[in-house]
Amino acid sequence: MLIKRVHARQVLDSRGNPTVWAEVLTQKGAFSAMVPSGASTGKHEALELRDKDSAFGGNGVQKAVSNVNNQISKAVSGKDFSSQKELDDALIKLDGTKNKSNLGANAMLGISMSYTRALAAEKGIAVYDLVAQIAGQKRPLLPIPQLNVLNGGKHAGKENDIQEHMLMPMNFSSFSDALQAGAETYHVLKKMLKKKFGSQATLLGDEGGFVPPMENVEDRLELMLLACEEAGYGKKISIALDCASSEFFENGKYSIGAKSFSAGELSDFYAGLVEKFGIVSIEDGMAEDDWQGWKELNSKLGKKIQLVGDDLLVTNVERMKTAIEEKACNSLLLKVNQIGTVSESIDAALLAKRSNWSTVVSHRSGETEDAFIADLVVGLGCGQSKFGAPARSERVAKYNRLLQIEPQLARESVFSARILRG
Ligand code: 2PG
Ligand code: MG
Repeated sequence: MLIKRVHARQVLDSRGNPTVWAEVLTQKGAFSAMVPSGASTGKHEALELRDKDSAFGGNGVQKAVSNVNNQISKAVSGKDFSSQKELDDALIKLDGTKNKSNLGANAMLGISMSYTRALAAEKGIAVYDLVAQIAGQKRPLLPIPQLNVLNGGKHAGKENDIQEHMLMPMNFSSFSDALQAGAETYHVLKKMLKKKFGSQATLLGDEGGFVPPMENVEDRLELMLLACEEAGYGKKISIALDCASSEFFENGKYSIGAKSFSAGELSDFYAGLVEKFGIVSIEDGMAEDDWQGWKELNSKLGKKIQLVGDDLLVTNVERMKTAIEEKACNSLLLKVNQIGTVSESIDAALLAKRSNWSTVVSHRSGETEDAFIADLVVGLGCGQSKFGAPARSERVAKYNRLLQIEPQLARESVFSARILRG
């Protein structure tokens, strides 16, 4: 497909920080995408280029925008690329670094995602169908959503805290039913919080979940289970956590609230929570470079629950290979901006599949109304998404896109009510 031209602009994300909007123009029209941005960023992620000057407190992305408008534009405008991989490889070659520090992963991803949309239009198919074709996935699938209803840690202005407390409506026959159950439970939880603590406790964190004055993890989980019961769903909804533990790891110790844990003690603490609250998934239970801690955790809980690597893996097949060898976890958190191109994101999902891992396609805490990852999760057919609470438009944009896709899928490939491995 011939790219006529590309360009980019600086726009704002859900936290009011600048981000990259990019556009690819082809014979079929103009196709654009916006790039998300994390707060609890893993240190091994591809580089997000920020201007570090006086504008927006140093958070401007004009350099990344200019890289699209100059270097990338020169390299791809007027050129014919036969596939997503060919375009992405050209970007990777042009950048020439391991961590995309030359062009910036944010510049590259904007063009990579826009190209996916352009290519789907060229072929006259939906973006999720194109992703399925590239990934060799015969069965596009709507995901079980992980809904972050209580926000903690960096997304809620807290320290030494578990970051995400999520509802996983697993036992439903369709995505829309699962989402409805999640949204209803979210509202029941809101009422309970209001009654217990007053309206202040129902204000929202970065990912749309509530931030109540509850410091104890067990109290939070208790309340979530009560809300599930009261909403009438009981055991049909399970619980997942993203501990984001790199944020509370220092000098070999993990601190949650006033308590300090060794990796072994933390594994025991998690095992207790799993037992008591029926948790089915824990993300970043250990810190990004604590391989020994991860191995211990995986040998303790890996047969029982999903252990998702986010900061550990950073959607990077090289880090994944180490994790597979070390038996460090059993699930991939896939974030497109951690690696910077659509092809490499799909490669990570394929490696997870070959390794009998599950994959969870994830948003960032800084998002836009772009719903690209909704198509991505359906096309990959991996069966799980992490798009935040069912609130705030940058989160809901993804859920609404999934609701639009649902009636387009063949009946037999609509929804999987279980965690898929491999
Ligand atoms: C995470 C993400 C998304 P952030 O840790 O999984 O929920 O947070 O985008 O801030 O890294
Ligand atoms: Mg995470």
